[in-house]
Amino acid sequence: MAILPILRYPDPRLYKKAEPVKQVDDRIRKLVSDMAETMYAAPGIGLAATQVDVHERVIVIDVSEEGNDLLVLINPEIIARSTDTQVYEEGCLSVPDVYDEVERAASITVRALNENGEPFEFEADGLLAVCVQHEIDHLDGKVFVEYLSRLKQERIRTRLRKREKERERVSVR
Ligand code: K1U
Ligand code: ZN
Repeated sequence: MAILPILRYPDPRLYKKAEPVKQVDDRIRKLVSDMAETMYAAPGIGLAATQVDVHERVIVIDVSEEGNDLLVLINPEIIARSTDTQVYEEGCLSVPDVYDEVERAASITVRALNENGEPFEFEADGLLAVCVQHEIDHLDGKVFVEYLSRLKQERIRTRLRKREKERERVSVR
């Protein structure tokens, strides 16, 4: 297992659309294992392969209190969504220290492959529905801040670029 570096907004690689996984093999299982370790170490409740600069449709999620209920979604699709919505204050491991409200479908039905390449479906609401929609957005090259106003996005980009420059300055000293 390995902890992988997480891309930070506004890195242009976060805007790439991920390709479907052609075959669920040991390479994909190793990616899943590394992504799970990276998510738990961060710590976070979800991670999309895009965030670790792998542009294939793989997601890991664990919204359990104890952090012991890993959900692996390969080639996930939302096959139904409710018209009613919920607003949740989201965070993102690629946008450190930024939390803001996003409105999304309150409940969804998801189809995906598991780590053995077997198809399965489930319904999600609450935090799980928020997290699945947030992670699928990553696979489509979308970061949650894009739901915020242009002014907020500009402020976040400026703050994170400044912080990145400071990190680079400190690391070369
Ligand atoms: O995709 C990501 O960047 C992960 C993100 C998932 C997410 C959180 C909240 C709403 C929607 C999607 C995170 O995990 S941010 C960190 C976080 O929420 C958290 C961290 C530690 C404990 C509990 C939550
Ligand atoms: Zn995120």
